Amino acid sequence: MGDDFTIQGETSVAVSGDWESRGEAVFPLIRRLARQHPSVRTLLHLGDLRWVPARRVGKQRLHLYDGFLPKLDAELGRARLRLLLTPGNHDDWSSLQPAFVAHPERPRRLTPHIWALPRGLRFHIGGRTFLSFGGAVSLDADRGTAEIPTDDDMRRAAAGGRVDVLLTHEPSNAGIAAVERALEAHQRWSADRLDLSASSRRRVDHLVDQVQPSLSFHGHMHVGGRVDSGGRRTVALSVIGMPGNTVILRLGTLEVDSLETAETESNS
Ligand SMILES: [Mn+2]
Repeated sequence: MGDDFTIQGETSVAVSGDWESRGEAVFPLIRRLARQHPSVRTLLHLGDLRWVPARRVGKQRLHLYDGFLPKLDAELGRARLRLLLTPGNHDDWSSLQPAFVAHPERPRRLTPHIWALPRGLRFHIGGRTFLSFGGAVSLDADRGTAEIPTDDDMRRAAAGGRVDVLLTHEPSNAGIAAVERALEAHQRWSADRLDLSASSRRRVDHLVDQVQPSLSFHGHMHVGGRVDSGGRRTVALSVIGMPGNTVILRLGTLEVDSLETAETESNS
């Protein structure tokens, strides 16, 4: 079940956490990725690019965040990378949700090199099965309900059975110490938002129980960490600019190496 998205010959993909429209840190990272891993063609992004559609002002198209999105697209093109986005709470659900409701099986093309994946989409790359389950509860403010996965979303996503790799923005409660510390240091956040977040994280736990991924990735908390329990690994990716924002996933073995330590490919 799910389409095969494999680009011929790809054996590794990159996986990145929150980028928050910070071009000055993102663009050098993309260049480094292309330099060190020229055979990587796919970047699986775990959300919070801060994607919003361009606004039309007269005949102009106005892009927010200093034109981050068109600049990102140009960088991806130069690096021969496509970016498959598992949307976060800071990507524009008022635009994404209607498209996903109309075509739950169809990635929405945001730019020539960037696609947003509907919540619950299954696909294959390099013989591995992936499930993308975007969205999360905003902790700092109420941004409406479209960002939050529902029980129905969870049941629908689980219905296809097990997968190799689960991609979410929202964390599960996998026991990663840095994630737990970030949630406990909650003076910034209201009890209501923390309650909603806890229920959303439990929903991801249920999804994990149902689809039994060998490997789960999430972002959102801006801290990195890993835990291995019962042969099931969970990797939290940190925010751009911190170690552990981007990793290389080897599809054959499902090994995960941070971009900082992953062996550089020889060009021979
Ligand atoms: Mn987030």
